[in-house]
Amino acid sequence: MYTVALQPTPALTWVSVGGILDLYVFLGPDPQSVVRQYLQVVGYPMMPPYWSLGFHLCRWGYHTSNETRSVVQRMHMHNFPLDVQWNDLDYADKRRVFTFDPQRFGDLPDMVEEFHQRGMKYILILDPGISSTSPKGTYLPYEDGQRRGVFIRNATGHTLIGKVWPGRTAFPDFTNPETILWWRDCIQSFHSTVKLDGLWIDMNEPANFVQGSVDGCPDSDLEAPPYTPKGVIGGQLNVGTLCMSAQQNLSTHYNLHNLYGLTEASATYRALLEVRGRRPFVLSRSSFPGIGRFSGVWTGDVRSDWEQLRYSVPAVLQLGLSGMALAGADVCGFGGDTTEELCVRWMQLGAFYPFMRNHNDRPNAPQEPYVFGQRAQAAMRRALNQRYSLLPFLYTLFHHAHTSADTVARPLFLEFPNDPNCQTIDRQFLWGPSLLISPVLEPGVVELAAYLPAGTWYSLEDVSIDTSLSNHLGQYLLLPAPLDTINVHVREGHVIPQQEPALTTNASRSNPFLLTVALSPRGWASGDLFWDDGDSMDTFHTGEYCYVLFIAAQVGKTSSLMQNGGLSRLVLGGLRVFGVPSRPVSVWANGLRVLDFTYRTDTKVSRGPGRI
Ligand code: MIG
Repeated sequence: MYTVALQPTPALTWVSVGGILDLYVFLGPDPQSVVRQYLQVVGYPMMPPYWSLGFHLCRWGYHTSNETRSVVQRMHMHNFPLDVQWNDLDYADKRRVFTFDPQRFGDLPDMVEEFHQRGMKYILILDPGISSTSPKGTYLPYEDGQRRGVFIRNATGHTLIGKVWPGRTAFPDFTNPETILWWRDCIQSFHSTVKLDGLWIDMNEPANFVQGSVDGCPDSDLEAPPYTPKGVIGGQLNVGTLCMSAQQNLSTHYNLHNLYGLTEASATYRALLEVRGRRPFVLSRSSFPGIGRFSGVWTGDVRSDWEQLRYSVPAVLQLGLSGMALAGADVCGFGGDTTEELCVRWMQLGAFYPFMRNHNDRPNAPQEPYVFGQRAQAAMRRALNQRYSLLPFLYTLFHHAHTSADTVARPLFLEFPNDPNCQTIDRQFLWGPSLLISPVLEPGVVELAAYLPAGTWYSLEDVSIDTSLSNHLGQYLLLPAPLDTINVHVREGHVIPQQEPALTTNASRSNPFLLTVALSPRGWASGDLFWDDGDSMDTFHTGEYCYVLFIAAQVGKTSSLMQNGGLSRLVLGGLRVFGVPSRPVSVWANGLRVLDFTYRTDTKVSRGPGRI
């Protein structure tokens, strides 16, 4: 913990409470190189399973398995894509992890099986606090954990007991190798009944409802160091968490506190890999440099208001710059009741978070897409379909993040470091180098001033009249943004791989591909696609993937298959080209003349068969 003060001259003052500090200076010189250099130290982002890029739906307060089932049914009945259904603490028996309530969730294993039948996935929450007060012989995670010595100890060497949702709890010490095995065993035994597909690790700061422990903490400099930054209550570091003098395998909790979430994420990733044998999915609330290797991160308990919608943009971008590529905020807001308009705008923005989950707090009005009016539902459906149609592109960006330390959701200054206007823009962002997202972040707005960096940008939706916006220097332009629209622009010179959307990625993945080609003024564009089974480990290393380069030039459009990992043939079902100056005389594909193509003189879009 520290305070950083920026000086007027190029200097900064760094005041730390003490402890272990490793200082690195990354010289760049450009921002993208700084990110790469940093990620070379902390680790590149993990490759997420394909399904985890679909839409996730959660709330605290799906009280029963039947209520959870009906959410899924209604989503699909109303034609909303949904890949992953979640449960919060509601599922657990007396809120104890690795159990499920025999009454309200007695048929949880069947429910999960039904979701799998639909081609969906299932995730539930795990808190680190392990109940220490269950009657003897009834709660193995605690008893086995005690036997194996996996819990954090207080300064006198006894298991430290705090209080969290299940009441009194002990806290696993994930810096102890035995804890990692015990955690795996707990997950394995639970998974033998409940075939969960991923884990949500919450409260892992670690949070504690009492200060330090139920017995307080010793008087020591570790608990209350001589210097603490403003805002540390009573100068005590243990408020809302464990005693700093508590003992972990590697060191004191004082030295390891900030690493709790990281070590838990790493243990959970490893356990999921061993138990499921497929690419793990973990979502963590606490984060630390390097956690992106194991886990996605969400921004915690955001309120359902416009300010928090707006700040979620820089929050998600900052996580991305720190190697947490799979990041998102709770769509429609967590705290307080959302409104229809806010939720529509949040679903639109959320459709472009790398990780998209709608999640809600217990007491609040529901915010599943189907609870709103027809117009709002149509707008949300459109946003979800837009996301699903772009998933092949998003997945390819994750491949580059995973293998070359690229960023997925990208601030404009990273892509246009020499454009001074881009330095402060935090209301818009890019997907990779080529897709510009300009969300509405205020109520009652139907147009917005968006910055278009130099070049030609084409509206992805191809809806209105002249959608090609050409500018030499970069400028703010007023764009129409009615309630059903989020502005997304494709940058000249790029090819975006897409696919017809479906209600799950399981279904959409076998739809034909579609290519959107945005020609540069010289009639040139390129792009790529990384494709594998979406779920196996290390496909890039084993070679079980396809990698296709798309190149559009004056002579025509070609694709080169750079790597064919023996996957079944990928089918191209449609193509549209932005920036074709005049109506083509004829269109040919693979040596055959294509008769059903269209050309629009207003948008200069030429479209082959297939729709997006
Ligand atoms: O003390 O599990 O941020 O997403 O719904 C609250 C209940 C604990 C905090 C998480 C939130 C989750 C909630 N949890």
